[in-house]
Amino acid sequence: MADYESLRTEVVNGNAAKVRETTKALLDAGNNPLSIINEGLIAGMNIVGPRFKSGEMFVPEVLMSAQAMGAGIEIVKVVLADADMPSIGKVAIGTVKGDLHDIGKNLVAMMMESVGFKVINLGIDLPAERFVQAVKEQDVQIVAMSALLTTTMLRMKDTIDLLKEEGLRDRVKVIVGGAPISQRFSDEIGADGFAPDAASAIDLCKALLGE
Ligand code: B12
Repeated sequence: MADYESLRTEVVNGNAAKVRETTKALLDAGNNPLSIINEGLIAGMNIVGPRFKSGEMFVPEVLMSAQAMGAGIEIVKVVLADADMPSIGKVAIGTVKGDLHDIGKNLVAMMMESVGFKVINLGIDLPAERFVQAVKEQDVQIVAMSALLTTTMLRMKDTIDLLKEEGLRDRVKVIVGGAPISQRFSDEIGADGFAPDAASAIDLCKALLGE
């Protein structure tokens, strides 16, 4: 029988086909789409995170779990779109120059989308100019930067400096994240906030936009 627990297990196992099947069954049975996301898909990833940290799971498995979660979210999104869920804010997210790590950044992007943010995923290895261009041309309210290396995290400040130079700093909120990032670092470079994981990133964005 399709239930949230089996959905969580299928996400942990990285079984995208099963996740699709169970997600559809839960929707057909009349479950709330957001509960399917929160109690099934994201909750599954929340099991994966600590297992990865403790060395019980490895990168390829984490990727498969993230893809399985994404497969479920794609299905739920269609229903959410039907319900005409309003966008609660527009976010441009990317990994800074010199840094190719994107698993965590993509997770943050996916989860933000799943709760109703419009997300422009700019990609990896991005110079400050790309973030600033998104602010200029796409009217984003939040710039979200990811870095996984102690060397590349320093590039985050370049974007903030360039936003200031171009007179755009007051127009957007800037948030930062990634394994080496801390609240202290965020304060030091003049960002508006830091979040240690995808779920807290959503809370942070909502708080910054006054939701
Ligand atoms: C996977 C991985 C890789 C993969 C990346 C694949 C990919 N597509 O991303 C590959 C093999 C390519 C790679 C390469 C390298 N890596 Co690497 N890599 C990792 C590893 C094992 C996991 C990272 C990961 O995906 N974690 C899982 C995700 C879910 O977690 P996360 O990224 O932290 O994201 C979460 C939060 O941080 C937060 N978050 C993330 N981004 C954002 C953004 C915002 C705005 C917010 C609010 C929150 C947020 O939310 C996420 C979800 O909860 C880490 C080790 C580790 N334990 O972190 C090393 C690690 C980051 N890598 C490291 C290194 C050294 C390298 C290389 C230099 C290795 C080399 N010699 O070639 C290269 C650099 C390549 C480059 N230029 O970027 C070091 C960094 C050391 C340091 N302190 O700087 C680490 C820590 C490994 C280690 N212990 O030495 N790597």
